[in-house]
Amino acid sequence: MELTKDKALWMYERMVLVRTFEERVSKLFADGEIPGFVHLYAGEEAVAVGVCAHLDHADFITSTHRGHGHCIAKGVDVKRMMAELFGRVDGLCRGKGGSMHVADVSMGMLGANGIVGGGPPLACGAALTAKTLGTQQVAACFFGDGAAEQGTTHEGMNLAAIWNLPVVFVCENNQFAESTPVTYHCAAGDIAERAASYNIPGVTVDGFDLLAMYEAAGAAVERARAGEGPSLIEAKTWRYFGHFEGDQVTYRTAEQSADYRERDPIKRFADQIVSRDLAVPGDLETIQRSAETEIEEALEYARSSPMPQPEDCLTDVYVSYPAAKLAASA
Ligand SMILES: Cc1ncc(C[n+]2csc(CCOP(=O)(O)OP(=O)(O)O)c2C)c(N)n1
Repeated sequence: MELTKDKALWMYERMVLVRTFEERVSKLFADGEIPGFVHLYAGEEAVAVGVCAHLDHADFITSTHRGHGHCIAKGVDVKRMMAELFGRVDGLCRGKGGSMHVADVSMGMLGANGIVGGGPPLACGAALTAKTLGTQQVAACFFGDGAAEQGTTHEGMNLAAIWNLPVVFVCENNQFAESTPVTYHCAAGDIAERAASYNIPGVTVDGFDLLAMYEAAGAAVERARAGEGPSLIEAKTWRYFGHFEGDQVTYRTAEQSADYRERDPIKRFADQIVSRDLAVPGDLETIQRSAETEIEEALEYARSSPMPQPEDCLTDVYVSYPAAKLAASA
């Protein structure tokens, strides 16, 4: 699959922006500035970016509790993401979703999700809408190796297959579901092998290799857009941080993590594009600096955004309790 200079630089820029965002959020969380739970995506950047490189704004993605990388790869505004993590009114969900439920439907980002295995049925719904309306939109469904064992994931893949839906299932196999190793929780050798039981293509890819991800996702998105149905991509990857911020990470060794850091997907892609004359080192430095500036600006935006007011609890919910009744009962 041809890789243009513009696309290569865009992918590099997105990966660097995800990494810079996540490293900054880790510190902000440790400093007590971000409430709630935070699950970081650093290490897995090549997966989201390699897939979203083939999507446009109208396409859909479904995400997981580890959703910041999916948002940024899909082009969601980082200022409003940061404000959402801070729980502020200028956040994408007016501060009511936080890290684990950040969403931007206007960008086709249908939401991070605290329900493990919550994404596949949503992706099927979005893809069924696209198919019914004949819009050519595609839904990419990101889910973890732990989510691969959920009934919803099997049901989603089966439905997508029998209804021939334009879904690209992307299993981010970072080798642990919280602290449980995939070798313990998964009966299959490779999760991609399960595609055979739905009669759809399944492929296992090195999730640290952006070019390999880009190729595999390109074929799957093309197939979906052409009306040929769903596919499953299993990306073997690794998360650099703990399951959540604050996790003591006692279930894997420091040596394993150091080994993955050596093979870093961003460094690897940098070498690949420089050696193919798609970038010069100066381009990469400029991208790094502008990512740092963008994140600092996002942080300033988040810090200066107001907190929601207590009465805001009563808006954007399915059932609104009349303010007058509330005042009467006080
Ligand atoms: C339905 C459901 N069951 C259990 C949990 C608790 N839980 C949160 S994250 C997680 C592990 C998910 O692992 P995986 O799908 O591999 O994603 P990763 O965290 O590795 O990205 C579990 C079991 C949950 N949030 N939802």
